[in-house]
Amino acid sequence: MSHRSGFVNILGNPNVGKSTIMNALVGEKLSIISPKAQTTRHRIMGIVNGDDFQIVYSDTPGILKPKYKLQETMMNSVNSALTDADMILYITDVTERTADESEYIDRIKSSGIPSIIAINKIDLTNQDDLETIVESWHKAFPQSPVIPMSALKSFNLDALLNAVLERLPDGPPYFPKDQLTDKFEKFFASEMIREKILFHYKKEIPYSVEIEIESFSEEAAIIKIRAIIHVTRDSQKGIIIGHKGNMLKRVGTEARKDMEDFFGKKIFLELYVKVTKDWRDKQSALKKFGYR
Ligand SMILES: Nc1nc2c(ncn2[C@@H]2O[C@H](COP(=O)(O)OP(=O)(O)O)[C@@H](O)[C@H]2O)c(=O)[nH]1
Ligand SMILES: [Mg+2]
Repeated sequence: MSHRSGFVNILGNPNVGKSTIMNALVGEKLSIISPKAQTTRHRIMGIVNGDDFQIVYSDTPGILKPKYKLQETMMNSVNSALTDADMILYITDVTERTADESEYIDRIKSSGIPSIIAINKIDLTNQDDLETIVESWHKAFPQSPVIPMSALKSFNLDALLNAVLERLPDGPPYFPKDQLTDKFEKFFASEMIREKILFHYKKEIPYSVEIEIESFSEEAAIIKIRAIIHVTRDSQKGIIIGHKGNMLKRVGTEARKDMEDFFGKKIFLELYVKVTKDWRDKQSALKKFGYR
């Protein structure tokens, strides 16, 4: 039996739904999702296995102009995603226009990598507008399939999967067939905490936070996790903790519930807040937190 496999890198602007789409394709919540831009900081692999195929998706941070070192490392992962892919899954949504994306479109086309264009969030538009939008993307990418879809309403996900499968080259499996991702438990635990912070805090707070899992010890019936929430300034520490510790407690409770669902075990979660001045601009801190 012949086997097909490939690396399918998911690219696009912040907030178009890249992480939602990867989670839907993989059938697991690997990437955290929020209405805020720059939710995804690392490249995260999501693996879909069949008897005769293996698709290795990579979810990436959205494209942005770097303002600090952390964002530079985020852009490195976008750039490398443009070179090491067998296929590019370019995600746009119904609010974007090809005219504003020409730089990006040119880069993808000149990479010579086969691409699939998915127009997400079609639940937010009408038939007439959608036809115009689809037509413009066909013009921009004459060689590529253009798939209108809605990740939120699970509409046309199968068309997207089929388009990927049709173009998957012959090749061996790159990962064991029961493997779902390249990341480890600690990473997902930290992301679940960060997701709650993205939801509950305003302005610069979510962008100033990094989560460090200090210890993760799995026992037969429970997983005990100690996590440090690093912030860049003293004033942010008080905001994170909140009046009488209420805010931190809420983050802890909600993250713990998500972890119990994800790991299928009881979780004991301890959260601490620590000021690590300017971690976003310090090479040593970024390295410690797993950014390359
Ligand atoms: N209306 C609508 N919203 C969507 C759809 N897919 C994703 N979203 C929302 O768009 C926002 C950004 O999604 P996310 O996956 O984090 O985008 P990313 O930054 O590209 O990874 C979230 O609030 C999602 O719930 C969709 O098909 N329709
Ligand atoms: Mg994302």
